[in-house]
Amino acid sequence: MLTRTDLRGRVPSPGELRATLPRAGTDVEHALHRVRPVIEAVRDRGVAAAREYTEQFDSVLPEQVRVPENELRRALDELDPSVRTALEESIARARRVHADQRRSDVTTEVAPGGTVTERWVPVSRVGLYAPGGLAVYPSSVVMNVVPAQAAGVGSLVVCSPPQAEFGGRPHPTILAAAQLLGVDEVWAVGGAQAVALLAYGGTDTDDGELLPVDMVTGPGNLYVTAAKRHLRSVIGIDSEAGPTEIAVLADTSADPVHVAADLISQAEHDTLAASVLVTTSEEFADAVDTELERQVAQTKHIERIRTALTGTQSGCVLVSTVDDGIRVVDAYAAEHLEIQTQQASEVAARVRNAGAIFVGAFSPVSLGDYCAGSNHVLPTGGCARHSSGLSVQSFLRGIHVVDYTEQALREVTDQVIALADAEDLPAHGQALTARFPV
Ligand code: HSO
Ligand code: ZN
Repeated sequence: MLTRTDLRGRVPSPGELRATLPRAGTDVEHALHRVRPVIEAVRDRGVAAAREYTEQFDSVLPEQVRVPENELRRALDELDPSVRTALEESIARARRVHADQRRSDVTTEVAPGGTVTERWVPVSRVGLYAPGGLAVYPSSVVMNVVPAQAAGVGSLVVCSPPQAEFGGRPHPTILAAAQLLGVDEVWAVGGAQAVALLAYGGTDTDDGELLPVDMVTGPGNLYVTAAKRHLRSVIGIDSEAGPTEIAVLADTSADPVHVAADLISQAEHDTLAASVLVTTSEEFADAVDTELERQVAQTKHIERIRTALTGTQSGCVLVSTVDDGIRVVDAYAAEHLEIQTQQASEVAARVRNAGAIFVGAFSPVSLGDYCAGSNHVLPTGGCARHSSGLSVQSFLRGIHVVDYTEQALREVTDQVIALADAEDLPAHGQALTARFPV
């Protein structure tokens, strides 16, 4: 089922490798011209404009755009108890991991009397976008809210599109997840209009005021992504989420049944999802292919998964050695990378590029999607070469606080003047000599 690329006996350069391992892209630029008028209307007319677009795009007109708090409580009361328990476990594990990511301020004494402190300050207010429609992921609400709360973000608001089948409210599991996490501000608005409303804020006679946020995170469709890209100078955003990717580096010690199941698990998200197997054994690749055929036939979303697995973005790469396999997965820089080889931890320690690494037979990506404690908002499209997933750090700013005494400044005056003159910016130097006239 997976198209094969045979790299045994030769290891192409990272550049060639990247070209050999194609990936699906989404044309965000194309959507920009469609979101621009929406953003401008919401900027100028706030909630009223967001309501109009909601009616136009979602074919629903919620009576109230802000979800009343008693409805959040009711959504949690009515949540299936097993889902509630699972969400609580997911939140508890994620909170433990993210609490350990907190940073302390560091003060460096650069010279006697001269210090620089790096002070970590959380963003004040964050908007989280939670998609509706096909992708209703309460787990993503957890993965966005937990690091923001652990960072100390004081004010959080969730926006999610209204659903006709739920009386114009967002999906009830989204409301329940928000309530469970202690987020009491939820607005039934989706798409580009939601991102614009979060960025600019707005007031409405019925709904009260949505205060503008400093940052918007969370996955969304093409238009949400385009709006985030367009508004990125007004608000901070997380990295753009492309189609999900899983790469598995496996040798013959791996179980083809597990590997096939894991490749299928992420293909389930999207017809553009990428599932890539990198293996040292042709027999193992054959066994995984047989398993894929068998398991795909039994799964719920057969067509979506088959399309993803047979698309050009998915495939199987044969390599001579695990070392060569590491070169391949490093060049690919997958969102999720599973290491299913002998001495999996040692192999994992040598990988440099991946959004998250899942080590050994019992750490599947699905565990990380829900209950490992790790975050599932991860860089896609090769961005793992330069970026990390969502964490406490994403919601903090490091402010340098510079504090020099008179003597400490005097000591370094000559050097500042020399550099200022070298850059033909003498007024920079004069800012110091003004303090120390001769
Ligand atoms: N695998 C997705 C996250 C997710 N999976 C949500 C299930 N629900 C991107 O990391
Ligand atoms: Zn997933």
